[in-house]
Amino acid sequence: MKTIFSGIQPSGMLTIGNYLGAMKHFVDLQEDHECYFCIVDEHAITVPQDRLKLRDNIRSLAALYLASGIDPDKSTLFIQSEVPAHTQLGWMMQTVSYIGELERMTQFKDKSAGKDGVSAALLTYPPLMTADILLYNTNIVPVGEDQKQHLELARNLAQRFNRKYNDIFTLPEISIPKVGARIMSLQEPTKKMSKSDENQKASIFMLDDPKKIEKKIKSAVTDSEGIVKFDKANKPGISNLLTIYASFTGDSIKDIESKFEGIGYGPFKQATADVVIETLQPIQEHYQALISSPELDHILDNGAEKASLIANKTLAKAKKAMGLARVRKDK
Ligand code: ATP
Ligand code: LTN
Repeated sequence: MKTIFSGIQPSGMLTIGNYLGAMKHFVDLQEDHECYFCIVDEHAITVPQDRLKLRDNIRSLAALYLASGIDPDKSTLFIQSEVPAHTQLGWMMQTVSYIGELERMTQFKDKSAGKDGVSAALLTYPPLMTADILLYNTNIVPVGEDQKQHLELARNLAQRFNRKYNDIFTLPEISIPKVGARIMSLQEPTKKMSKSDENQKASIFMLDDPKKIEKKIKSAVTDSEGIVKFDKANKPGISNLLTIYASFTGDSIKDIESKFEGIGYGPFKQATADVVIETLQPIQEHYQALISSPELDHILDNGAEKASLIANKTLAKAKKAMGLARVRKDK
């Protein structure tokens, strides 16, 4: 059975972009793969976080994974900082990373642009992400399109390590969904929808109530043509709504275009809001039942324990390959 690993940052409330680009696919994959899903809190602190909000976001993300359909009997769900092997191997992967290649990462460029006091960890984020993946002998990493560059670097770092030391790491493949890999901002449809966008109207959050969802979709930026047609270059707003509709229903873009031919944007926006609400409502109910439950802690404890077992094995191999610490004959 192939192994899957993916992570989501607890850097704010999840958006439908995170859901459609990543989480929704995790749920399908757990049926026939060995799956590890991680709350990457050590990645979240590469930009400033309020400690109490971070704590809430971690718990909230764990509950959302489960409410969306991650089954703890099938998948291992855990918090990155509860498995110390991640930062340990992350440090080791930094030693095979070049500053130049890290500076070329678009996520680093976007998040550091125009900012004072950019943390060194924002730059060294990719070797930690590489460690996350390599610790579990991962074959496939399901992510949204924005992570493609990080995944390519992860493969390069793994290969570089294998060549320089010992051939111990499995090379991971990236898996990007055909539809929904890049959901755009509702207010600036040429920019990706992001959970840390300052404009609240730009993103639909997983816990938004039906009224809010309707309001946000109705005020989504479109064009004045009045034709529901997929044309990313000239009609980015409508194309984004079509993608959202298609991803939530599984309908093809062509079928949706025909359905709304000659009808105009008002009814199309209403129908889009309806399909979003229909999927999110049961997830929200399940979330409310989980968020304060002791069951959630139990699942995360078990997850960290299970993840540590395999992560520590890989870490031990990597340390040995690099010549770190002592080789114990008695162990
Ligand atoms: P932040 O704004 O804090 O950087 P983010 O919203 O980009 O966060 P991440 O935690 O970095 O979210 O990403 C979690 C997963 O969601 C990743 O697999 C990422 O590729 C995917 N993802 C994020 N935004 C989108 C989007 N707009 N469309 C599709 N997939 C997305
Ligand atoms: N970098 C990712 C989050 C992330 C991740 C990972 C994704 C951290 N470690 C390992 C897949 C595999 C992001 O910003 N979306």
